[in-house]
Amino acid sequence: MKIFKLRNGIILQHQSASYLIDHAWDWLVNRDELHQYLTDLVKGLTPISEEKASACIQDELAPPIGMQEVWAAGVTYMRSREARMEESADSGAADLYDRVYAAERPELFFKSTPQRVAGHNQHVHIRRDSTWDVPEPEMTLFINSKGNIQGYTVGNDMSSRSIEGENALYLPQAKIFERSAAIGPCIYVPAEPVGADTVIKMSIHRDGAEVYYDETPISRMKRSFTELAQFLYRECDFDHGCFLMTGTCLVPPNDFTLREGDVVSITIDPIGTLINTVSYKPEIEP
Ligand code: DO4
Ligand code: MG
Repeated sequence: MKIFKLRNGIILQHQSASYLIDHAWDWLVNRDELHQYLTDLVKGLTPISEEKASACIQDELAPPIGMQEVWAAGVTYMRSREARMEESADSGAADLYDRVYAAERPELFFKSTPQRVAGHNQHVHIRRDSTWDVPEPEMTLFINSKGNIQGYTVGNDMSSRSIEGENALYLPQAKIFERSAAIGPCIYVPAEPVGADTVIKMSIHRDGAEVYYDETPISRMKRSFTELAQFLYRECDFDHGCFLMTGTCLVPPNDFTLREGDVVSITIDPIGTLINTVSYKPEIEP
């Protein structure tokens, strides 16, 4: 089951049929047993035509977020540990990443308010004061207010490697800026948790040509999703639930940096594909 947030409304997709739902987003997604709730709900609904559903999703899609915060986990894959150790070698902080990979407590950091989030087909930003920028494709959990994982979306944790590499204490500036978090296109709500064989794929296109492609199964992750969710909820309440990006395993080669106009596509079947074009934050007129 998939739920798509529209600018005015919600589309529920179930077994190749689409339904318009008249619910408040935050109330809907925060149900416990969300899959069961949606299964019961759909029984009383009449499907809309596929043409109408496609047109709504094409023209009116919004990021699948209401009042939720977005958090992120870091160094949950060996590849991320290695990349961070390389980029921070000069700052002397490499050891931090090695330690957090091995520690019981995961790295969890605040990533975004809902207003800063980009959805499918919207722009993500790179910083003007950064020289080395990458997308981070991440399985992203939707966790309800009780701390239960109810759904999944595709996430992009846009990051400045030059700023984080300069000093690990600059992490918030490397990670948090306008449109540095993208999620979408929908929330996937399965009957059972997604399997370890689920694959994350990322391509980057520049001037129409593919300049990067790689993929990874989430089985390479060192930690479990429930472990990350439990740590996040230890001392934080999330009245409307929250999103948690679970870390990246795909890191482009060290000589690669994003440029304005690059198109980042991240696919996680069966959730879907999140596509974002890279740009700078528009200058504000003085
Ligand atoms: O330690 C910094 C952030 C790591 C991260 O975002 C990731 O591993 O995905
Ligand atoms: Mg990340």
